[in-house]
Amino acid sequence: MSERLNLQPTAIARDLPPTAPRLAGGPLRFAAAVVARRADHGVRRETLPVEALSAEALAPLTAPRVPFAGVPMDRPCVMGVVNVTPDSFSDGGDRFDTGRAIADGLAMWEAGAAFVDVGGESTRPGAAPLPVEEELARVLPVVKALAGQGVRVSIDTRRARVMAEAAAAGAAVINDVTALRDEPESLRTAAESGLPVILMHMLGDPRTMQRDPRYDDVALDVYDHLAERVAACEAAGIPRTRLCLDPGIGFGKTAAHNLELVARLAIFHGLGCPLLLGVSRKSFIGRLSRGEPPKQRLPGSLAATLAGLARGAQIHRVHDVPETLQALTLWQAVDAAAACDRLMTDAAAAAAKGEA
Ligand code: 9MG
Repeated sequence: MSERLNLQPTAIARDLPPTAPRLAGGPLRFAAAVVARRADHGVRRETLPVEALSAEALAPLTAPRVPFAGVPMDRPCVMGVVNVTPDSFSDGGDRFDTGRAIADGLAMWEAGAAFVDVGGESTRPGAAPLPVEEELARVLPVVKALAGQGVRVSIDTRRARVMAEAAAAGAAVINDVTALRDEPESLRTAAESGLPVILMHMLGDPRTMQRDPRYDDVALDVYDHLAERVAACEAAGIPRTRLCLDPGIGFGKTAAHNLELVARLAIFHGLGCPLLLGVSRKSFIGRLSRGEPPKQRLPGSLAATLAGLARGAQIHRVHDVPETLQALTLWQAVDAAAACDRLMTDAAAAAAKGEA
């Protein structure tokens, strides 16, 4: 095996000097990167300042991202979750009723969500597959109604037929937890739809994914998988500019894997696409806390979302839209104040030097 190299931006902050490169063209800058070299004998990692890295190596990490489905990717945004399922792990099936799903999706949009993600098949661990007709019957009326009212809908499905019919009903994005691997037609259908696509990493399938998941190095293994899916999409005619990538928190991962993926999230900027993070109400939050049920995991969801924000994730998939937007707004406001303070302090120091 030849040596493979990955860069993981670190020392990320908004209040760094303008000489520090911008992370994915957004407001955050980074001062160093963890360089991981993977070869037959394992992984070697060292932290280097950005000055020690070539412009070529830094380019995918720093290049501004193009808008995704028309949403600017130089600032974070929120995707609200509408599960039209009777057995969702996170909301216990509250939105199985079509009218309730539409009303809640509309409320999320009006609260400021950039996307509303509509799904009809549960992806919770152990969930059995659903007949495609049943999935269509659940999601199409909701997609149609929301898209008809101007909502930017993403369709959460792993099935080509649902992708195609949801696109015809007005969906603006495809969100596939199998990264277009589940059905042989998925790549072609997604390409022909012309829609932007979210590719998520999952180990195995929902029925088996939580049975003793193992990785050599979770961040590098997920990175390689996503890189392979990006290449498959490009070969099928879906350009990288139409893709968003997601490490798939909770999908074939232990709590330790999930924590490591959030902590090392910035490595995925190396793939040159916007990143989506979905931590909301997931079981690792209860596991690391006091075993709270999903609806009592908002504080942990916000904390983990902010950890993703601090690593440059652009899209945050959440159940609690207004609460998350409030947290994102406050975090960004403090960060902006810190950057302003830094500029003023540096300018005052420079002026004092000039006077001396
Ligand atoms: C459908 N779904 C459930 N969790 C998800 C996550 O974390 N990411 C994406 N893209 N979809 C998810």
